[in-house]
Amino acid sequence: MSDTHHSGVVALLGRPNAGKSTLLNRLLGQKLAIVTAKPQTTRSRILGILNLPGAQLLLMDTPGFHDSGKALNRALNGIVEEVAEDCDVAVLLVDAMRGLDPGHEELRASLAERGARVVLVATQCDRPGAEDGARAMAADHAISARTGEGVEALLATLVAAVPEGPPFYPEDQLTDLSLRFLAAELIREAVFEELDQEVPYETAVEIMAYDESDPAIVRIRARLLVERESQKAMVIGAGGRMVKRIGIRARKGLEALLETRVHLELRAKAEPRWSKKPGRLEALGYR
Ligand SMILES: Nc1nc2c(ncn2[C@@H]2O[C@H](COP(=O)(O)OP(=O)(O)OP(=O)(O)O)[C@@H](O)[C@H]2O)c(=O)[nH]1
Ligand SMILES: [Mg+2]
Repeated sequence: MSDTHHSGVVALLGRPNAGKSTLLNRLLGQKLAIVTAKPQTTRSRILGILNLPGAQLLLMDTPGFHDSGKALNRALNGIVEEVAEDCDVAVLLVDAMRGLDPGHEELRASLAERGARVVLVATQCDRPGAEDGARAMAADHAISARTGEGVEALLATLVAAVPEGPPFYPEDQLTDLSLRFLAAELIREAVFEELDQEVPYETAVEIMAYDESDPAIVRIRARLLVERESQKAMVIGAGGRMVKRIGIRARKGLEALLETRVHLELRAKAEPRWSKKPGRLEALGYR
């Protein structure tokens, strides 16, 4: 076939909770990125490879960008900048109910300066009143990643916007992330869902052992790293009930991802200042 092939990097950028990870999963037609109702869930660049007839889109989900100066947040903003610099197309996702803010305008201007194509997308348009918000910001697309409304039209725009080129990855490859890392993410998602306030934000997941030698069951041993002993007590819960709940929830996600039975052993550990050590952030995959 002599038809031209298109391929390129599509960055999904936006504030925390805009719906970037939900859109990634919707575009891929399967769950790759973790999603929670809490802001600042994503801590790294999550590549999802979408193969279509005649096109390969390298969809880069990113952490929500924000203005606070904590070490972890600075590291996360660094990831956003890197992805924004390297993309062919930048999708700027803005919650239709919240609208554009000065941070969005700044990012948009720097993307335009670099010559990246920017697609402005109003998200969560299934919510009542969102349509007015989408109109007020003059969005290129109004979507709901939850219902899928508007996503096909957005996809057509993205395919048309990436340059001509051969596929970068084999067509059966979904991501460049390891199963180990995806497992840690699913455990982190369970922590976000089970615990409130600051604990999920100060928890990291470290996979200590990942044994797939038995085809019938994958055995995973992981640590829940927190900053303080008091947080460790909350993660464990009275009589170990909380860590048990986290484990049950995470195991369901892991079994769906790996399509096998999973044995999961979780331990909590206090490691003061883990989130303030650049080397540690990198080792944990948040960089
Ligand atoms: N009603 C509605 N809710 C949505 C939609 N998309 C995402 N959400 C919800 O919004 C919350 C945040 O979604 P995420 O996809 O995790 O948002 P994100 O932009 O990846 O957030 P961070 O990773 O924290 O930056 C979750 O509770 C989602 O279920 C949507 O189209 N409609
Ligand atoms: Mg996310």
